[in-house]
Amino acid sequence: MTRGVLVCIEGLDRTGKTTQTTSLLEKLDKDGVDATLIKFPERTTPIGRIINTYLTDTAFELSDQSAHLLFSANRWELAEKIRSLLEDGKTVVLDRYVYSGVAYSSAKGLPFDWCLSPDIGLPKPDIVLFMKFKQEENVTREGFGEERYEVAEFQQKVKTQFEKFQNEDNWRTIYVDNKSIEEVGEMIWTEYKVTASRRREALQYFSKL
Ligand code: Z5A
Repeated sequence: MTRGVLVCIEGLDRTGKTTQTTSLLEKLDKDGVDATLIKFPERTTPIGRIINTYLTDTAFELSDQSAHLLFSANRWELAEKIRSLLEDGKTVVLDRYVYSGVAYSSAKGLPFDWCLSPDIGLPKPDIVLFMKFKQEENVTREGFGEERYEVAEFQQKVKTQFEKFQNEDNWRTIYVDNKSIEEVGEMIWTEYKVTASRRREALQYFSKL
């Protein structure tokens, strides 16, 4: 049996990741593809509940290193599920993943390689769709500013760190400036179809950049 496709949608806050991962799931469903959506942080697991408190309660303090390792541990909580869905031929769509983990923590000043190291060994996406637009647009979107990292200056630093992945083979930048939800959805669908139509090698795992 051919393994499933591992798709990851990444981007800064309020770029439309949840909107687009949900829409992609609907399209996959209509196309008869058995797919599962996993959003990180996955806030319902034991570690995810701690992360949720950290993100929503500014009185709950953690060192940057501790917070980083919790986000990574949260991915490891789901790693076996992701691997086994893919091996069973299912498509898995990720709303944020390792790239967010590294970008947000290294933007705080932690070394990039140190940030990547706890994620080494996790399943690597076949395609990463990085949603990119001008800084000014996401800060005007509904809900921006509700959580601890939603500050424009910090978002700029995160963007710089995300872009360190842009030479990876699986990386596709989706420019979303002045594009409707439907237009962005079409760009994502086109990229997904190209990846899904290619012959898939064995599942890859994160290693050093
Ligand atoms: N974080 C971390 O530090 N380390 C890690 O390892 C991970 C995460 C995994 C919470 O993540 C925080 O955790 C996050 C990074 C950090 N930083 N913060 N804060 P999250 O994913 O749970 O939270 P989020 O980034 O704020 O995601 P979100 O709320 O799910 O936003 P989104 O998914 O990108 O956007 P959306 O909900 O789909 O859309 C936002 C609004 O824009 C909504 O009203 C839409 O209707 C609208 N929208 C969407 N697309 C469009 C277009 N094309 N045009 C106009 N309006 C649009």
